[in-house]
Amino acid sequence: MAADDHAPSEHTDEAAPASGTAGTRPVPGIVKPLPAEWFVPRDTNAEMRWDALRDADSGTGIGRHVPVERFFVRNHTSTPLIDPDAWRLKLFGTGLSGAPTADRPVEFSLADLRALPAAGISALIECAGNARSYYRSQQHQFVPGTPWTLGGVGSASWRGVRLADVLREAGLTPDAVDVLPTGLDPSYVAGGTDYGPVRRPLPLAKALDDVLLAYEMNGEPLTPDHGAPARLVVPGWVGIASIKWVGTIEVADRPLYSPWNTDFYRMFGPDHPPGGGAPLTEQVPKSAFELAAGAVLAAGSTHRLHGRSWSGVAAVRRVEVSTDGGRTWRRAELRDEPSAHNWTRWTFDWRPERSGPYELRARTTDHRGTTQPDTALFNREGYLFGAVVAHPVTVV
Ligand SMILES: Nc1nc2c(c(=O)[nH]1)N[C@H]1C(S)=C(S)[C@@H](COP(=O)(O)O)O[C@H]1N2
Ligand SMILES: [Mo]
Repeated sequence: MAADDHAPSEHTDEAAPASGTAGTRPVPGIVKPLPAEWFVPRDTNAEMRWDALRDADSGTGIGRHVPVERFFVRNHTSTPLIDPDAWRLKLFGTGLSGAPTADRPVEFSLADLRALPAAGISALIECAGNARSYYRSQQHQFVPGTPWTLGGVGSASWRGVRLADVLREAGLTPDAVDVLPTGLDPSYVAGGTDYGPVRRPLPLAKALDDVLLAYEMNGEPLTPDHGAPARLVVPGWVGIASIKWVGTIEVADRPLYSPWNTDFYRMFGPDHPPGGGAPLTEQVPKSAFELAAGAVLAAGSTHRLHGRSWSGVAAVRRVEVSTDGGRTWRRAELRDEPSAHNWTRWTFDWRPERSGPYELRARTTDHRGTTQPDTALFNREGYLFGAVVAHPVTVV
């Protein structure tokens, strides 16, 4: 299939049930309420509003983790409702001893998983397409797909079992190289092609390193929209790796493929190898203000600006803010102990004297020494926009 034949990867052409009547869910495939003060509906997805990380009345920030009810949702199709008691995780393939087949898999119930040693991590989930809309608004490059601003990301504490433990329990052999988790959500259909259920191969090395098969988010059982009864959490990697509603996991002694590591979630375009770059893995550094675009601030008083910065696999080292369109930069004050898989909250005090329009910018440098650039590398699908984002505000 020519890479151009498919519809944009973060977009679905699937017909959503007709809506428009008062009280209809803004995104029919999402179960939880999506109040307009917390979310922007985008196709089958719900983007978190960054200004919702500050309580409107008290100005108090919410903690490092995003409450489940405010967490962004990225669905290729729609949230399935799965009976946790009837659910079984099924593992099969040539990388397990005895090479069990798909119709005679090794099975785990939720109770079986809960009986294995529990593990927890605090980690971000971030869509590869997060911030995509800035390719167009800042770089004048048209890219198809869901036009996220910066709200396709969230942080939570996750609890479950290490995928490594599940794989070993299932009889992992030394020949295994790839695992392929598949979701129980409906098949993804776009541009007239049925791609089957959402599934993306994961190299065994990552699977054994730090991947969690999570059944809890922020101390509660997973909710339907975020993968109940169990999902993967793949720290530092693009969100598509963190398959929700996992039903089966194939374990193979040879490389595995699906549209999600061949057609989608790779870089295509003039700056990339012919036929596309390697399947996307690590996320890139980003920064965001906990402020609405176009926020209005009073002249002549000091404002404490709040924001968060993060970088896929390295801790934040420093954050700088510019209030003059990027000419001068000052350090922001870090408010969290930086950690590799989470964001770091920061503050910056600003006293604008003149009224008028301003552009705020924040940029981070991570512990590998990577600083957010002024422009992001174009790729046809608009993945991994890590450039500094201009945030307009008005001072009155
Ligand atoms: N089964 C399944 N898993 C999935 C998806 C999906 O559509 N189906 N979307 C992926 C993508 S692209 C992202 S960014 C994350 C989003 O997780 P969240 O909805 O919990 O925020 O889930 C990933 N896991
Ligand atoms: Mo995503």
